[in-house]
Amino acid sequence: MRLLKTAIVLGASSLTLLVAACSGAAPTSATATATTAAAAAAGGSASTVALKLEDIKFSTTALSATKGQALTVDLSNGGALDHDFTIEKLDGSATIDGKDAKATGQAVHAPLKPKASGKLVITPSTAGTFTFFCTVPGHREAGMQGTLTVK
Ligand SMILES: [Cu+2]
Repeated sequence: MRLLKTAIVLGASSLTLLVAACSGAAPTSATATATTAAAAAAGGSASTVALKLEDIKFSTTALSATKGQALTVDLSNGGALDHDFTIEKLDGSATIDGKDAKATGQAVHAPLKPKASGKLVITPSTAGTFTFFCTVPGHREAGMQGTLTVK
């Protein structure tokens, strides 16, 4: 009986820890959402574009951005194949769903499985014309590429 009581107490305290861990995580994501909303409200210059990755093309082949300003690209893979959105060389920052989107030898690399989607945020720091393409073998050659113009 005493052992059972101990088990109940232990169970209760680990439940408390679990609840504490959950409630600890909640304010962080609430803050992130608020910051994003505030930035959008304050900036007024941030732009968003939807870009679908299809078999085998991008729904839009011309994107434009402004130097020093964030361009949000709502990526979605509407095809049956894996695709990605890649730019080899681009000064600035890029994140996919809040995580760094840089990869070895690539300034932007956002891979998407079929039916997956992701929020790509590119903030270029220099003006110019940059090619975006899909690195899956054969896709770029088949026409899966476009141009990002930064002014
Ligand atoms: Cu592809």
